[in-house]
Amino acid sequence: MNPTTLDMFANLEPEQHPRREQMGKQSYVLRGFALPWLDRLLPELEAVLKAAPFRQMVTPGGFTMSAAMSSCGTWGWTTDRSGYRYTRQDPLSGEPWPDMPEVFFQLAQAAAREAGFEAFVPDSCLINRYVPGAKMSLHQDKDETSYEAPIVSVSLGLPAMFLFGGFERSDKCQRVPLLHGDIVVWGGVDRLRYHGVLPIKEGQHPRLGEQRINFTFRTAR
Ligand code: MD6
Ligand code: FE
Repeated sequence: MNPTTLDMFANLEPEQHPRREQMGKQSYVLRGFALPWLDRLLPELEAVLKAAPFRQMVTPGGFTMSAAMSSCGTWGWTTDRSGYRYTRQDPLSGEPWPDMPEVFFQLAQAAAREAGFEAFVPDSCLINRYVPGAKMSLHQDKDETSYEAPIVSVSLGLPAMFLFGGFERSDKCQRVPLLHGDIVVWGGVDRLRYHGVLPIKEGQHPRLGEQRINFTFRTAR
């Protein structure tokens, strides 16, 4: 089924959207937004991961990140002892990152539009894999050349507790539970807010098993 035919809320103002929760001035959770896309998303994910498998990366400080990562699109986000950056090639294979599947791009653009960001053109999709116990420490997304574009973040599989903070690391965080199919979109004045993910709890997801998968779409350049 065409996902757009499922959007019966298309004519509502954003703040009236029944499945849309506002976290900040320009940041939202779109509940279940990715669900109608899953049957097309998952086979493409599998193909991307065949070409660029998950791997655990090391931070500049020498810590191994607990979430395993891969990427697709023109630019892939990587980290090692020499720093965080976007690269055109997968350092593991030396080959360009796999192309961003069209359905990934379309979903990211549809979600951005739903949150008030027209014409989002992601050139990077970071793919995170969390097993129980894996987490993401508080951070800002600031390796992109410009902060004009929003970020679209898709959650699949096991639930996560997302921390949504302020502009200083020490600011108080909102705790936002993210479930299979939820999409977080933020940008504009909220673009540089601190955020993170608490350790994933043990569990089995009926479709994805013992893991949480997150796609983070960005315009890197
Ligand atoms: C995650 N997400 O949800 C990690 N960054 O697994 C992020 O770090 C993130 O969800 C920027 C915007 C949205 C996000
Ligand atoms: Fe982030």
